[in-house]
Amino acid sequence: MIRVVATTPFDGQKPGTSGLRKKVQVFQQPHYVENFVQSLFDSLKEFEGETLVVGGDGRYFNREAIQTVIKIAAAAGFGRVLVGQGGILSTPAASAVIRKHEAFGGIILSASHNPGGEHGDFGIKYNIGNGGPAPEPVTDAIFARSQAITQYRISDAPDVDLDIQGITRVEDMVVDVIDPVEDYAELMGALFDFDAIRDLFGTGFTMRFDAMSAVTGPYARAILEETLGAAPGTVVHGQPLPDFGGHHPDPNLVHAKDLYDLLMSDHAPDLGAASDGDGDRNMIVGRGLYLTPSDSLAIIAANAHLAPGYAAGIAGIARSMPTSGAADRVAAKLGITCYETPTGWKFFGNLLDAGLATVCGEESFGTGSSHVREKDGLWAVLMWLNILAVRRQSVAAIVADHWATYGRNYYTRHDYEEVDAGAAEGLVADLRARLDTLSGSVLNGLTVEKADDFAYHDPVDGSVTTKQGLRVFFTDGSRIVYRLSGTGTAGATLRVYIERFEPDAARHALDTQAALADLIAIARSLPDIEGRTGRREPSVIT
Ligand code: VG1
Ligand code: CO
Repeated sequence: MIRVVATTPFDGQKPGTSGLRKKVQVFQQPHYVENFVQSLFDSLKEFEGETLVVGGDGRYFNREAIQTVIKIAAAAGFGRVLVGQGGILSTPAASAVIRKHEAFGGIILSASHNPGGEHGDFGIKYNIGNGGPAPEPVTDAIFARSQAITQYRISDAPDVDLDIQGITRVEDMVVDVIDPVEDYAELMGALFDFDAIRDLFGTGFTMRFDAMSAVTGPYARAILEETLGAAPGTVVHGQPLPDFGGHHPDPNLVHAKDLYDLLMSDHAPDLGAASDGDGDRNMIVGRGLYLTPSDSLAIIAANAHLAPGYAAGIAGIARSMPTSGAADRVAAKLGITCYETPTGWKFFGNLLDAGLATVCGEESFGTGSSHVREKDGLWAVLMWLNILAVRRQSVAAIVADHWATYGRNYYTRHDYEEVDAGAAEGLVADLRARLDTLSGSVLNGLTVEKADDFAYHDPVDGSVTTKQGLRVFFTDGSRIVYRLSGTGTAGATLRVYIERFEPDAARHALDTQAALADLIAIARSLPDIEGRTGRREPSVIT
């Protein structure tokens, strides 16, 4: 039976860079999930009888939220829900399932790289029929609806058994519990030369994949170990845990330090890789060499033709604005366009749908392509394996060769996490107000060429998105970017992105922080980060 429940709006059900993210306790409030999901469905049209894909990264509260989504979907009139067994679907797998089954859309339960567990974060994200994150007009409509909601409709059917594959019904709606890995693994097999990668492992090539006790474990085991012949034990922390083992499922130099340390040690495997909570991020580490995501994007773009799925070449590259300009140099050489978008994968959707871009990336450990409409951690790892299998060189040799050809973009991101929100907003507002006065000024010996607040003009639908990051460019081609995070759940996080291009191959082996020291000093003093936030040092450096 379908019940109609009276409710009142909650403040702040506004999706950020990637969905609605809050503390678990916020989501656990009575009616909170129901309100948001009903607001979502209320803002969509013509989904009667259509298919909805549902799955999450396995974090605490995943199963409870999925049951609620299923019961509200049944009451709203969806014809079918495809849900990953155990409530599991990585973000890229959900995107693949939506596309393959031509679903109306999908709901992904995840707070991605944010910590999980009872006291951690939870999140709900809606993806549209192309498999990608809902664009801003959709998320704006959901938020507007959430502020006016007076009731929701929900089935009172018993919970669906998420652990058994197969079909059941909730009201008139079919619920199909599917293998979360199968469709995704099949897609990967169609893109990459699995035989060549199998041969590579056959030569004794070794790797470690750290799934960080998050969603990619089952995917990585099935593909790397069971299909491609990587040695058992290649995948570590392969069991998804509700609290990610108490760790932060964020593959970077701080939270995947064990992996980094292993790759820098004298018993390093040939390749190290890690993925985040929901499987859309990747970190790539070679023996003795850490690779920035921006460099990884550029090298993938330059070598993508070595993988069968991209043998015809790539149509274009897209990168988020704060991502380094390394990919632009590859695009120039290939004679294709490199698009520059605001932070967040949703801005790539139109470019991918229109066939303008094939490969996309963000400096925040996100890389992907037109195969789905999300960034895809395991895809990036398989792309690297395919490149290594064809070139039969070490990661370090491939990277050195790339820099020798294109020059090196030294790049670092400094995050100041959980600072006082008012202080962070004041810092940005004040710097924004001073941008026009900066050009021509000399800071720490470097001359400012220009400064602006990044605005994006979408070439496909003509929409304009403003205030996407403050940029300070110097006459030597260096750049500093400031923006506030849209994914945090406590206080504000200030992100500072610092970059310098170095064409001289004799200067390609410097320590990144040392190579950027003068810019880092400017980046701190220009908006007086310490004075305004009380922080002398960033909390995370990547
Ligand atoms: C961060 C990253 C951004 C990424 C987003 C979602 O956003 O900077 O590049 O798209 O997380 O990634 P923000 O607003 O905090 O800087 V995921 O893997 O958390 O969905
Ligand atoms: Co993620």
